[in-house]
Amino acid sequence: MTNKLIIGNWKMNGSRASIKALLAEIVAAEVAPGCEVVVCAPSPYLAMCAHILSGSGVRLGAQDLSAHESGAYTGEVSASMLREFGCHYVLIGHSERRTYHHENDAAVACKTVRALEAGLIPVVCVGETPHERESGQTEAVLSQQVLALTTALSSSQLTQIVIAYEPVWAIGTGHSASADTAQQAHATIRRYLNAPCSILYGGSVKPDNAAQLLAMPDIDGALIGGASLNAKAFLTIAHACL
Ligand code: G2H
Repeated sequence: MTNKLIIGNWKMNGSRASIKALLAEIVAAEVAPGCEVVVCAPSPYLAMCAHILSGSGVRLGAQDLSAHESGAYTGEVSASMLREFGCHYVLIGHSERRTYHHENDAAVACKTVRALEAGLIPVVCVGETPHERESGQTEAVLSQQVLALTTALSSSQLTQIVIAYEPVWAIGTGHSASADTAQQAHATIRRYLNAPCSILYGGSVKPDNAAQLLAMPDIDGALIGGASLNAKAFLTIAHACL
């Protein structure tokens, strides 16, 4: 767990041209030793990204996958398809999927198992809403989200997942959790997980707050949305691992 993991989540942004330009800058930059850099691209661009990234130290991830292995599930993309097209990582249970696509903890756990079976590293997102934090339910929510994973996964599977703590109130708002608040939540998640997983922080990570967040003992990396669409900002965050 010495390596820091820096993952860009492009969400539903970009075009063939803008992604080529962004990746050209990321690939040309030197990846800091002790830091693994991953980009999670929209599905239609995965094959193109895999081609551009081949031979570089930058890994590819997807933003979601199907809970099913294969079959009559129109519009879905399976774990094995993602693996075949060069993905090493997949985001699961991002709050935008939980909110807009009604993904619950059981679905998230099921997708996590599918990812592991296909040899993907699942990056499972957890985090409380503003209302849950204000009403003092943060620990209860996090423990519930983690319990769904510890129940569905074997102890050896648990050691292969990555968790991303993304407080919903910090996502895309420009207002990151403070380093102390994030550290406290990460320590809580680690206690409930009781497995040696990397735990990333996500939610308005920017070049000017990354170093402080990444210096915390239980923060093993970052999941970056908006700032990952700008190569300079993303690489500055990656260098904050040093
Ligand atoms: C949280 C994060 C990336 P942003 O969604 O997953 O996005 O950095 O824009 O808050």
